[in-house]
Amino acid sequence: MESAERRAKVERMFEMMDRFLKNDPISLQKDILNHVEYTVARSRFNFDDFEAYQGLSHSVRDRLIERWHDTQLYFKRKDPKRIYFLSLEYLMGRSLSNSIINLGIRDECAEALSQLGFEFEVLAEQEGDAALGNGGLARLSACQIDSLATMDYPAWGYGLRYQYGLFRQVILDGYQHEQPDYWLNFGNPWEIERVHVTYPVKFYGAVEEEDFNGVEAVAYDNPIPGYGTRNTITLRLWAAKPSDLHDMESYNTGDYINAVVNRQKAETISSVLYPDDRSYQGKELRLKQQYFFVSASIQDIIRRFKDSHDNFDVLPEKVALQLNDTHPSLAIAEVMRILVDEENFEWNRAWDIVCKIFSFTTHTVVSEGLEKIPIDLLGSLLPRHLEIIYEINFNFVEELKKRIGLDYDRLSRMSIIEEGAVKVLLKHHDLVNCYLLVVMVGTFDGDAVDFYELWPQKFQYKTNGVTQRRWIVVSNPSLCALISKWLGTEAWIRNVDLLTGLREHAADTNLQQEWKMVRKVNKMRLAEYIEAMSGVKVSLDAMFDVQIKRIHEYKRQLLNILGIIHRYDCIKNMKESDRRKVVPRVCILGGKAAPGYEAAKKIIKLCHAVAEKINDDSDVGDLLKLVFIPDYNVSVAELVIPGADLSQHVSTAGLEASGTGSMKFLMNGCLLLATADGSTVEISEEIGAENMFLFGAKVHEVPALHEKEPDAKVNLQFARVVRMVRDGYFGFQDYFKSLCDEVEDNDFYLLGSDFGSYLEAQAAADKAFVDQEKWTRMSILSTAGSGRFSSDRTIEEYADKTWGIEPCRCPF
Ligand code: F58
Repeated sequence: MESAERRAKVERMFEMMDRFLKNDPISLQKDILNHVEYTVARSRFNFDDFEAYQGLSHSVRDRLIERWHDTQLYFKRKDPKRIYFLSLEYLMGRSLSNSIINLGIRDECAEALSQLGFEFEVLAEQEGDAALGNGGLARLSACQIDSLATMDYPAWGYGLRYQYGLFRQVILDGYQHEQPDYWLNFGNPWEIERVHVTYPVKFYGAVEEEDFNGVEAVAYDNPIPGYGTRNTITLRLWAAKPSDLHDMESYNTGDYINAVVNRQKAETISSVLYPDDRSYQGKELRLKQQYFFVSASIQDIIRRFKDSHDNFDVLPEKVALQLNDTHPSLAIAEVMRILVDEENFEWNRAWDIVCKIFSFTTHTVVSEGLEKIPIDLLGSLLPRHLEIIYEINFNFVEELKKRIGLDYDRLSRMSIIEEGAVKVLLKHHDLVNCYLLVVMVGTFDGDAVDFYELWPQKFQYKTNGVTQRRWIVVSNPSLCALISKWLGTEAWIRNVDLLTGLREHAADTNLQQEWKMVRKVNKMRLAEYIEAMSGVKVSLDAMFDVQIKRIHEYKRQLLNILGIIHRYDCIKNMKESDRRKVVPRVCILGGKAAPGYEAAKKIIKLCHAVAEKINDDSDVGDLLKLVFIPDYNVSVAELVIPGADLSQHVSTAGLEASGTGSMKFLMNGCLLLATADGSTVEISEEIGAENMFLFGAKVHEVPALHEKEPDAKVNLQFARVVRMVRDGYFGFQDYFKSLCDEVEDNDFYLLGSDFGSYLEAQAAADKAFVDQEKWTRMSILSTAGSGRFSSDRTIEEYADKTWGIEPCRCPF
């Protein structure tokens, strides 16, 4: 408990506190040179771009640390209810540009550097991406953490500091190859190692005996600055280190070398991010990672709570825990274990607390993604947790019987333990435990429906959002300046609803001219990148049509490629005179396939095979180009999105939980060609369906389409393009056979039935593009209508409706 004396001391410290570091260009310059000389250990008279980047980053980091300390002290003094965001994945991308934008020192840094003979943009490019996540869920965590800081919430993010982030994608002969992303090779100025913040993590605990085998979690803190506020919050990532007590036996028996080697093994727990974002393999290392993360985070949270409170009954007034999907689910059993075993709480009292502090977000509607832990594995690695889960399930099923009677089908559907007692269903575990369950879309998958019927009050719906700081201010500075000019304020960067103010200017020819100019410059930047990456020269007059996201069958990159083949086929078969009427296209795809996902890898190869044919065809010339951008990541997205005219979000209706890429494109004034699935439904409500190109079956039509015989669904144009692939028109006939078989024999993702309307939507996009005035107006209206899709709004809803927390703004 904090004493009065301690409080008074903190009070005095706050009074003494000043902003130590100045932000004018001269002060920044001095700091940069100091860091070059003393931190980087290069001569201040002789250093290159990378060393300048390091000097600048350390100078920015110093400023972050000041604010971060102030914020943490202020939170401690105020002791508000805190939100702890638990996620095994974060796709943070680069930090430099984002930090200086949020600190409000971009111009000062640029000036400081230019006097030293460096260009800010060039230095920013030196930074590698922090890619500690797979896809949508992970990038959403990064956006939300930015909003939590900006909106002054007393928040902590927790995650894992993988040594190897998401693999690097290298394309050789059109095939994806995976290479390790050892992202820490050149150091990471954005983290602070906390050698004293360590916790033991115990595995294989016998239920009653003290027989543990341990590793230690060490904290690495990443300060996350808010925009337009001094608040700077913590993203704490854990790394595994061998525990000091580890394997003393081996030392005693004299096998020193083996003992050291065994110690090293502890580090493997946090060494690599699992690169498959859907299928759960039931691997021991993965379960170890999950528990390692949960154990360290919960110990840290409880330690902080105990610093100022001695009564656990107030825990729900002071702590809210958000589980980012099922990866951190073991946190629930872990808190039960601590309360019951360590704090001697009676089961029901502990249970009551647990139910009040947790909430959980589900990010998927595809049920094969459900995590199921084999009971044997859980029982051997974490026997006590398995016991706890059995007891939770027993109580739950008893309660359920009172509600629904002996409906065994339903009881077994809803049980946390799968029939035959082989697997623990983490999602059910969360559904049972969480005070509030937050879902991303209006439709639930089968599992959740049973729960929803009984406890509708536990469910909340929230529209996802992305941060406009990263996705406009950092990645599209010229659009940012243009928006601020026409709105007469920069306030939209914190209050994105103000973007609606652009609507009244959408038809203004001056704005339209300037808007077009900004877009053209972004297209030039993208065209240069494409040429550097693939050697393909593209025309700026062409429509840049982009689909970038993880490669998944349900996201239907194959539909896009088959559409491109159709376009190519049409051009080839056209009379010379008709070709003049064709709207030129540059089709851009990018995305990674999970290493073991054969179909996704074939789609990448098909894209390359088709590109090779098209791009070399002189009949086609600039009318059609196809490029695959390798190694898609956050930084690539920052470059590609501002340069896109059209973007595709074409998942089979009902399969994309939300989709956040669409929101980034929308903010940047890119028009969307989309199915009515997840977020695109809400986007069309916001900007009007007439400002998008919507197509395809609706969610309610899908079941009937699945019933139809494959032949009855297929349209003729579709049959023709599939035949071209099947017949080896693009080579690799055998390799592509399974792709063709799938869409013709089964077509679970309904490519055949949506193909006709897909082509119509594409034709409508062509038509609109010819009328540049109309296109530009639609583009302005897209940005103007994107306010609802800011993560600031989502986080405000979470704070208010789910976590019950208030902003706590550091006043200094
Ligand atoms: C994505 N999910 C959704 N991983 O696919 C996307 O629609 C949504 O916009 C985004 O989350 C943010 O909400 C995702 O990246 C998963 O859903 C995992 C699937 C396997 C189980 C654990 C979650």
